[in-house]
Amino acid sequence: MAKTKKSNAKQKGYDYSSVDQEQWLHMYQQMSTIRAFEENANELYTGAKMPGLTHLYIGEEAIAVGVCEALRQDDYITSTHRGHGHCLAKGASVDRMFAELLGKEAGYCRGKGGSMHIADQERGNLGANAIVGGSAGIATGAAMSIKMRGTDQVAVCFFGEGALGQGLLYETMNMAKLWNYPVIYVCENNLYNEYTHHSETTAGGMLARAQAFGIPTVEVDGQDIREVHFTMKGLVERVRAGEGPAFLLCHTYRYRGHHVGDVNRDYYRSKEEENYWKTDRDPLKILSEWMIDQKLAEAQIFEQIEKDVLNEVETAVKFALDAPYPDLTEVDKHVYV
Ligand SMILES: Cc1ncc(C[n+]2csc(CCOP(=O)(O)OP(=O)(O)O)c2C)c(N)n1
Repeated sequence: MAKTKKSNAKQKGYDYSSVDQEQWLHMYQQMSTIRAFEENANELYTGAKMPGLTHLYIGEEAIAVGVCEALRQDDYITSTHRGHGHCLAKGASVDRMFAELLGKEAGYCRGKGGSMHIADQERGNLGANAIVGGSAGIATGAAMSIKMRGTDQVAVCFFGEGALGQGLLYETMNMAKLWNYPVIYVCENNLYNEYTHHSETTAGGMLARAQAFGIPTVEVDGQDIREVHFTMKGLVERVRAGEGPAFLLCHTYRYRGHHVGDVNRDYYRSKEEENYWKTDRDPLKILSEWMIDQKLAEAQIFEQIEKDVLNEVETAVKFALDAPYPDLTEVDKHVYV
């Protein structure tokens, strides 16, 4: 059964007091919003209300939120086919996200991007894309533009460990290090590339790839938002100060299938493995249990947050279902033809 080491955040000597109760609760709320969003996206798909398909991020929430909470609004992110969590963590609103999933005019790309192509330029989200490794080209290009414009922004490139087999990542890491670009490569290792364990697709060490270019690397427990967030804060500080690119490897797990249609998974991973991650390694549980233990919050606060989140998400689904489609005359606008 595939497991990874539990967090050793305490031993790493993080000063958790630099994040206050309100900020931790905000991070819990963001993770909870992503989870509720994804549950509802799944229902829209299974209820045949959503065109296409979607890749759920449930289980991986601590990475998107821990990373994006260390960024400013004008910092950039680039995302993947599993991108809803990244968009929401960077500040997108649930109603416009659902509208995009349903192809409605109120969506972030006027309904023309769908689940895998949501961009939100106002908040620095340069977009999700379905090309494995494609985010590396976009993020590194954004970092090049930051450098040329002389601002102190940072670009973050989210990608799955499947992209470690893509040449573009190596071309861009090489450039980023040579030319000292402000970019952080965030690898989300959820163990599987579609239906294949990474050990069957990825030779050698994951960190060794960035290290070969002289890029500093850090490895964290991606289920523990405290560890993700504090590590990311440190990296952002260094990159913003002009120290060049960095690489963050986060160990995580997707609770659901590769996409919403991947329901029978027994042939590539066991129920026992899935249950272990859901019960022992859940990012929402890890944060709430720690806060209760530290007397930073009582259990009812989390129940209330979840209730509020569910209300917001249900209202957003209704908004998106009732929203109009773009006018037919728009069919060739905002797209390459
Ligand atoms: C260049 C390219 N090759 C293959 C695919 C088909 N494909 C879609 S997702 C995926 C696996 C991606 O695995 P990973 O990068 O680890 O991300 P995860 O799905 O685990 O989040 C593959 C091979 C693709 N979209 N793009």
